[in-house]
Amino acid sequence: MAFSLLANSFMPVAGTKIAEEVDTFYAFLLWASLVSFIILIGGMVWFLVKFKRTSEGQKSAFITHNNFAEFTWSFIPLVILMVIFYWGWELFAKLRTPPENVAEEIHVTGMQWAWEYKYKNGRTINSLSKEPLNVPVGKPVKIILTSKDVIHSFYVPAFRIKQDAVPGKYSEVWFEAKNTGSYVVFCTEYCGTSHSNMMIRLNVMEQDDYVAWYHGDESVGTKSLADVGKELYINKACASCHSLDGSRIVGPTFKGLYGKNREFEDGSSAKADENYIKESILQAGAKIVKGYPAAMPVYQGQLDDEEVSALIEYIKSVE
Ligand code: HEC
Ligand SMILES: [Cu+2]
Repeated sequence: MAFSLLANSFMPVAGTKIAEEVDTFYAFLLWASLVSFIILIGGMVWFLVKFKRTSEGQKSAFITHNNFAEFTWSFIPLVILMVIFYWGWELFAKLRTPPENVAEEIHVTGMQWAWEYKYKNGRTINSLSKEPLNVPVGKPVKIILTSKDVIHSFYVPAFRIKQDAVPGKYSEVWFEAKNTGSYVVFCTEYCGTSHSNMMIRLNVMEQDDYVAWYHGDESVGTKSLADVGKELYINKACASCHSLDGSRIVGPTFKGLYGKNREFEDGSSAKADENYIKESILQAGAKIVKGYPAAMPVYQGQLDDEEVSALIEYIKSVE
């Protein structure tokens, strides 16, 4: 839109379609505020001058109130505020909700003072190596964030996304980059002396190049997170209570669990996302699935963060 032109020249490049929409919204806010400011302050100054009391006495009529004027100056701002609310709400939902067809999921872990990126196939990179976070262009990418120590925050100005990485919890952001290129990622939560080391590069690659890079480097021979999870599923005895084929053993099956709506003995319910699965594994008693006994052992202290992530990825892969 035309009004976005001037306002947007103050913004960093917009690397995603949603970033452009955010900017248009921002421009609307800026222009709406500017117009309101001019009408309000301009009107005030104009009245000050026009109705200035002189030696001849008061120049205006004596008016105590005017229903029509009062209604109008309340109603018009109400409409504008509702527009701002609705528009902002819609954009926020878009920014927060990854689409169904997420092409790439990358686990990104913050730590003092680096980021670690772990890809689905097990490829793990620490940002201290100065390697960028590689992603493909034109595909929805989901970043699953967590932290090993204190709160960090993953901020990509060009994509207008920012999300805290909190220890002991998963959070997520997603984006679909429009163009290839290199973008800056900042940690925006002051996390100690070398906080500034957490500035990294996000490298948006051509899809073919990305695939080649992703599958290249066979020498590493890393196992994927889900593979590690599969071994844990057997070694930690999950298999004795959870089936993969939909049948009931002691506990519910893992088949299709991820994303499913769960109902609990206390009548509450929740969606089986990463945080729910994590809680189910570590603190089995916290939520008891309806129709099942509270028979699951507590794994808190027996599984480290990596192992929990691996189990989650494995459960997600059982469809
Ligand atoms: C002794 C049997 C037993 C073992 C071993 C066991 N679980 Fe469970 N698990 C259960 C039962 C029973 C439930 C349902 C009651 C509840 O919610 O606590 C459950 C619930 C769950 C849920 C929530 C499932 C849902 O449908 O919402 C997850 C996830 C889970 N377990 C993961 C694991 C993992 C991972 C392991 C291995 C590290 C494991 N369990 C080991 C018995 C077990
Ligand atoms: Cu940090």
